Amino acid sequence: MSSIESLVKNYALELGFDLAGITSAQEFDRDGAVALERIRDGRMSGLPWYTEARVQRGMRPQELLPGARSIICLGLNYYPPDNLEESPQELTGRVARYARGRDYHALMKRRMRAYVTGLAQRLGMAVAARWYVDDGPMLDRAAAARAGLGWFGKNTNILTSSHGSWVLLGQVVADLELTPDAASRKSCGACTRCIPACPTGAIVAPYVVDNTRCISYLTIESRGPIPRELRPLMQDWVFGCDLCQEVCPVNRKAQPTGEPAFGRKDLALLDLINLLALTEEEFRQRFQGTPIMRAKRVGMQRNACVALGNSRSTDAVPVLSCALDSAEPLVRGHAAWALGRIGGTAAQAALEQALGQEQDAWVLEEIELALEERGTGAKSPQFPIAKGGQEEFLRAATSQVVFHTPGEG
Ligand code: B12
Ligand code: SF4
Ligand code: SF4
Repeated sequence: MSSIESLVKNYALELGFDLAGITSAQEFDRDGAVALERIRDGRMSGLPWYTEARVQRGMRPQELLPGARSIICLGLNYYPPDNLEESPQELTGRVARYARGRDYHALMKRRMRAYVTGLAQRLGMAVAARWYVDDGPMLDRAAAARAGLGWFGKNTNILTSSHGSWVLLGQVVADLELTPDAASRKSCGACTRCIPACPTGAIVAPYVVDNTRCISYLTIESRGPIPRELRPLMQDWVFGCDLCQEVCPVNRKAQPTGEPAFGRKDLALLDLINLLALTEEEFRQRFQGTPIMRAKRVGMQRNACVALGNSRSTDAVPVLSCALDSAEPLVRGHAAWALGRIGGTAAQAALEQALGQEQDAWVLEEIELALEERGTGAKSPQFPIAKGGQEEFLRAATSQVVFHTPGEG
């Protein structure tokens, strides 16, 4: 590695990134074509901002920065030091690990801005650059793979040798002429663990996630009712989902992040009863500056209802009965579903009372279905992977997987 490439990468590590690699600014023809195909196949439905025009732009770095020569791909480890889900508590909802702390978009972009400024100073020349983290048009994972940061897993996440898939990705598109790194030759080999581990069947084939079935989409991005047939499968996830990463043997080597902005213990398991009762002001105070704000209070309360329904605990009946009076039809409808799923005389009485007062057609339908115990998924299996059993599951998974690079058979 010549001194300019090592300077570029070492400086990124100095600023707190955990991984840095370089790729060319050539078009992402193959990855762009796959992304367009996914849109056309309906696999990206429900994300109105994920358009063909966005992909067309993102796959052509020259459109993002005329004169672009290289892409510096960066990774930030977010694996939290405590795995609190190993000591589960009653009536709590799980939050995906990436969201247990400060919003990474602002954090990484600020760091990348400082990186570009500092790089220009160190190189003693002007650097034209644009930087992207998640919400830009770039195909973050395709860039990371081409820069050798890691390789595509069958759950579609980028797996890295050092931090598994617990890394957030960003790119600096720059006019610097740099020697690209080689793409990784590693692969999942024969392993397919993540596919059956997905409780909603969202990994419809290796390397294909159907957004509309993914708990991450359902709990974070979706603004409307969660499809009834998927609710019983969502377990206790209230923001995102990590199941296809938890079972991944590559993640066994993951080391906790040193980033103090991540890994907040109080965001790992949320008290569902408290969440359902939060006012707008309280919600803001609690989650301001975290990724959880994206789901908004109404979305989080909808998710809390689903998780409470899946707990099947009669302790949840009083708060769910109160939620039948919420100003938000979305919350009332999901509270009705949860009461139907829990069942019992108190739940039934609350539903019958609401039936006499409800005006919204969709909520009325939910109440009627709940009273009929139809659409509640009452016969669905309990969580396919028991909470607290993840470690054992992971050990079993790891003992069977063999890694190989393509061509090794
Ligand atoms: C839309 C989106 C989502 C959607 C759709 C997910 C999806 N699979 O596309 C939803 C809301 C469901 C989602 C969920 C999550 N997301 Co998201 N998401 C994005 C976003 C904005 C775009 C992704 C995209 O373009 N998808 C379109 C399809 C076409 O892309 P793809 O599945 O990656 O397709 C590639 C592979 O399948 C591969 N491929 C296809 N066939 C084959 C065959 C072989 C043999 C091989 C090797 C490869 C291969 O090529 C395709 C094109 O590159 C990116 C940020 C960005 N700007 O890129 C973050 C991003 C992918 N998300 C991220 C994260 C952290 C998550 C979650 C883990 C969050 C959580 N815990 O809840 C989950 C993971 C779910 C999962 N299993 O993918 C990180 C991933 C980091 C990493 N290490 O990979 C990203 C990169 C954000 C970031 N900047 O850090 N996400
Ligand atoms: S994040 Fe959860 S729901 Fe989405 S693909 Fe992975 S296991 Fe399935
Ligand atoms: S669980 Fe197995 S198949 Fe899935 S991403 Fe990890 S190594 Fe690949």
